Amino acid sequence: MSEFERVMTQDSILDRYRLYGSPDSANFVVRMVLEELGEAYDYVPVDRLTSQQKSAGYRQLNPQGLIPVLEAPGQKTPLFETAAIILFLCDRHRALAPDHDAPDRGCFLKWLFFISNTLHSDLRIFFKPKRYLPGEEQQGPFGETLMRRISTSFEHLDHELNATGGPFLLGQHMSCLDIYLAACARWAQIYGSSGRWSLNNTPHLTRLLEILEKRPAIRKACELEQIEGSPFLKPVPPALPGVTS
Ligand SMILES: N[C@@H](CCC(=O)N[C@@H](CS)C(=O)NCC(=O)O)C(=O)O
Repeated sequence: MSEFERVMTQDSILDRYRLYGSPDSANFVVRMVLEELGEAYDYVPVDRLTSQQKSAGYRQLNPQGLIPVLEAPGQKTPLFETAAIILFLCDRHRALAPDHDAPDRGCFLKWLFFISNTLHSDLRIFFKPKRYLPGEEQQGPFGETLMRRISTSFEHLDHELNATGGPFLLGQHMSCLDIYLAACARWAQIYGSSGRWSLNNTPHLTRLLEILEKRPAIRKACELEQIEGSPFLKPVPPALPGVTS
């Protein structure tokens, strides 16, 4: 019995976080945040090759059948949506996000929603165009349009990194925004873009990625996700079935 099946069939008491994911999927963002926070968690691998995320049991955790899900002690229901999960964690542990009454709270929230609603969302559509456009003939131009939108989003973020003086989106203070952005920059370089997006036009983002790559918690998260080498500056997909399916 796999870990996934075991967890699905037992009714255990949750005494620490439980993260459901698949290598290099959006759970990577949550994992990096958990590692940076130093919080204990169990990891439940979800096999994307056999579409375990679409099973009835998993849909009870997330009706969309999407990864990641986080179960959190003290919460009535499982959490889904990457941005909601990391915001919840950072607020709960009072780290990697400004306090509610801090002067950069508004700035933090606007970029968090931008990364989630615009950048990550466009990337998702870019990776799976068939879900949105059934006809083959329109997929080329559609992909070009999306790639332009994605490039522009990275340029907005690069501009913000410059405007704040960096090296982080909130200036001197690292937050979960930087982590979420780094994962998006990784995926944009390797999944489906065939080199169409690179770090060439985003020097401030490149500097941020250099810093993040060296952090022990990020390195540990990469190792656990089976991500080898330079995860953000010279990314390669993990050599695993089901990662991009
Ligand atoms: N908006 C969601 C998107 C999550 C998402 O796209 N998950 C992907 C993995 S990165 C997934 O579960 N794909 C499997 C599928 O679409 O069936 C979030 O931020 O959590």
